[in-house]
Amino acid sequence: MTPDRPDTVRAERPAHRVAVVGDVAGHLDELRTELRRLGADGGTGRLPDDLTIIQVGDLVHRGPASDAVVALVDGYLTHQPTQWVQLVGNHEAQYLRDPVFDWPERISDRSRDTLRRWWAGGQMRVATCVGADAESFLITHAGVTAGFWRGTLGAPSSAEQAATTINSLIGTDDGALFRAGTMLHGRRRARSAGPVWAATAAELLPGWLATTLPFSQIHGHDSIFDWQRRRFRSADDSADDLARLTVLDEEAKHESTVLAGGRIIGIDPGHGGRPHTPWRAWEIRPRRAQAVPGVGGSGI
Ligand SMILES: [Mn+2]
Repeated sequence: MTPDRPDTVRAERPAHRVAVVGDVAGHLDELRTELRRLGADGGTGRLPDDLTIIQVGDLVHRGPASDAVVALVDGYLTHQPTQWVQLVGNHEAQYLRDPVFDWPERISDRSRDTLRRWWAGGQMRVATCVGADAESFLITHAGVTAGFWRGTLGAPSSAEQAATTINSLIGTDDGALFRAGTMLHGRRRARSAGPVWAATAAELLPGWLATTLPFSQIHGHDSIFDWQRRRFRSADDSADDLARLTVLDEEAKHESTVLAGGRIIGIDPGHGGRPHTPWRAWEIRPRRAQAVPGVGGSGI
């Protein structure tokens, strides 16, 4: 099935806004409240014409309403498909591939089928990008590690090229895309962990401390600052340097690590069984915004 949508979504009106929404984790009310704050209609939920949402994955698990979250997003992908860009998280991947970790919850068969339809139809992909003035952002669930950027992607210099290459691996090199490191394998860190699984403090940030960023990044999944325990996660010798380079926004639950060449912005609010409020989407007002969908018809 080929997605019935243009290969590149462009929103070139100057006033267009892009909001990048972090991990939802089954918290329907939190998602709806944030979308309303961004201008969605209070009754119908319809997004205003000037807004595109990018959601970084992990829609499901932990919170009380995973199935309703999937249904809500399916409505946007059906009725406002050029205004919702859905990325895959490791929790969605549990239903797209053989499960790789034990989890006490399961979404309904209907929700599972919905996720598989998005994936097969190219409506859910691994990467996208947004350009805003001089800065461009590559957006993935867990971030692209320096090792993955160099070794698997061939060191692309632009976020757009990186997003296109990453999405072209869907169905052709899923092993690389879904490569996990310390989050699945304990002490075994993988500086080339893939963009669905990279651990922020142990795998994503240390590699870029030694490598000039070709572009900025936005990711969910994990954070270097543990918002619950209110302290930086310490993975290795680079922890103090990384903490010093990281700016925290408590109200939004955003962290921004400023490195040579760009910054890496984490927006996972860290929701558990209960939502971790307050939190906000990362908002961009790009002069030119573009979201790069992946290839369609990848199969599973
Ligand atoms: Mn995740």
